[in-house]
This record gives sequence, structure tokens and C-alpha cells, in this order.
Amino acid sequence: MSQHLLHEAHTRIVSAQAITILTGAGISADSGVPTFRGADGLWRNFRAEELATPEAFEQDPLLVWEWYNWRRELIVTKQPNDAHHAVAALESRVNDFWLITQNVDGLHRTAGSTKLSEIHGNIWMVRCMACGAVTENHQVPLPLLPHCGQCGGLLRPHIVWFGESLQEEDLARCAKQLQICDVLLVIGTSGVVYPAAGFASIAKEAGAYVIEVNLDPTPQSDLVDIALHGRAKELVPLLLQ
Ligand code: BJW
Ligand code: ZN
Repeated sequence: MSQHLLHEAHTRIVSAQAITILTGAGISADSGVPTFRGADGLWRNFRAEELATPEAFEQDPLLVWEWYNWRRELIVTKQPNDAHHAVAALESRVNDFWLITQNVDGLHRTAGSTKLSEIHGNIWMVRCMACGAVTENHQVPLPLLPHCGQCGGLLRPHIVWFGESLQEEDLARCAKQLQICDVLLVIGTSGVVYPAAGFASIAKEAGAYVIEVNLDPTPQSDLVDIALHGRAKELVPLLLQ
């Protein structure tokens, strides 16, 4: 890790009036939550891409719910790490701050972040397929299959699957914060899932200084201003101190 790059990135961050942060599974990897595309991302030989679709749920809701139950059991034992805490502490120090997370684990909220969009949903929320009611649910494990307390309809995770649209409200908020930020900090995402994969280039074109923190290079590394390679829980507290 070049001390010069780290210093330059830190200087940009402390002098910014508006900061937007985009996070992915890599920030929670340091809390022990498996990433999607890492070697530890498999469950019973299935890939996330095969389970996180409306078609998979339609065909075999029990299988998909078993996967979510396994993940809920795992995530409930995990705590936010120093990177989540550093991000949460930053929001009250910056004039215009917004956190965009692709993670559904809820660890940013647990760490105290309030100015955030969970653009892919939250694993602790369920939605009724029949009446659309969205409710918080922290039961672990959830008895399967779960049904709606209001209308008896089948419940699904309140999560955005492949081929499904993100919430309009979240997309509008992201578009605004990407336009106005002086610095976009992208942490621990492989940068292959859209629309989030396009956020770095949108912010860059709007004039933001873009900093990436990841263990490895990503498809976005060439377009960002600084790519820092290392663990989120070590680099992010240094950058945001
Ligand atoms: C560390 C670390 C450490 C590890 N420190 N770093 C345009 C072009 C092509 C396709 C599309 C397009 N627009 C839409 C699509 C289709 C699709 C898509 O993007 N497909 C691509 C895969 C090609 N997108 C959608 O369907 C989206 N919907 C949509 O756009 O609707 C309109 C539309 C539909 C169809 C066509 C066109 C338009 C919805 C996407 C929702 C994705 N949801 C998921 C699943 C949720 C399930 C669940 O969690 O239960 O969300 S996919 C999965 O990937 C999950 C994640 O949030 C998301 C991103 O993954 P992330 O966070 O980047 O994790 P990893 O594992 O990939 O990477 C971890 C990174 O961390 C790595 O880089 C490591 O190096 C790093 N790392 N340890 C620092 N300690
Ligand atoms: Zn219902």
C-alpha cells in the first residue's frame, strides 16, 4: 500500500463538503459474512445468481427460503466491524453525506448509520406476495414456509433479486447523491451488478473524485482516481479518521 495514495485519498475526504459512500459485500466480509462471488459464497453448490431470482422462488420457494434461513442464522451472529463504525461516525461530520449499500445484512444500521439507502433490500424484512405488506422479522430460524399475518399470502424476503427493479425512491436518491458529491468512496464491491456497477462512472462524469477500496482490482479500478488495495476494516478507518 502506497502511503502517498492513502494520504492523497485522506486529504480529499477531509476537504470534501459532500461525500457519498457505496458499499458491497467486502465491507461485511471483515465481520465474517461470506461475499457473493468469493470462494466462500457458495451454499449447497448453488451460486447466488441461481437462488436470488423471482423464477427460483416461483419454482421452489422452500429451497430459496432455506438459503435465506441459513444466511439469517449466520448473519445474526455477526457484528459490524471498524469499517462500518467509521462510516457511521462520518455521517454527522460531513455537510452532505449519503451511504448507498448493496448489502442486505443490516450491519450498517447496527453500526448506527441513518443516512442510507439499502438498495437491494434487507434480510430482516419480509414482504407478502399477495397484499404487498412489508414487515420486520427477526425470527431465526423462520418456520417455513412463512405466511402473512394479515391475509395468509406467501411471504418472501424483502430483497431485490436479479431482473427486479430497485425502488424508485432509492434510485432517485442515489442519482442525486452521485451528482452532488465531491468524493465517492466505493468499498468492497466487485462492481459487476447493475445499476450499482455504474455508480462510479456516473459520479466521475459529474465531477466527483472517486476512491475505491478493495482487496483486488475490479472492472472499475481503471476509471477511479485512486484504487487502494487492502482490507476494508483496516483502510476505511484510516481514510475516515
Ligand atoms: C473485500 C474484502 C475486504 C472481499 N475488504 N474488499 C446492465 C448491464 C448488464 C446487466 C444488467 C444491466 N442492468 C441490469 C442488469 C441485470 C442485473 C445485473 O446487473 N446483472 C449482472 C450480473 C450482469 N441487474 C439486475 O437485475 C438489477 N435489477 C435491475 O437493474 O432492474 C432493471 C433491469 C432488469 C433486467 C435487465 C435490465 C434492467 C437487480 C440486481 C439485484 C442484485 N441483488 C443481489 C442479490 C441479493 C440477494 C441477497 O442478498 O439475498 O445483491 S446480487 C448480489 O450481488 C447481491 C449484492 O448486493 C450484489 C453485489 O455484490 P457485491 O456486494 O459486489 O459482492 P461480491 O461478492 O460480488 O464482491 C465482493 C467484493 O469485495 C470483491 O470485489 C472482493 O474483492 C471484495 N472484498 N473481502 C475489502 N475484507
Ligand atoms: Zn398479505
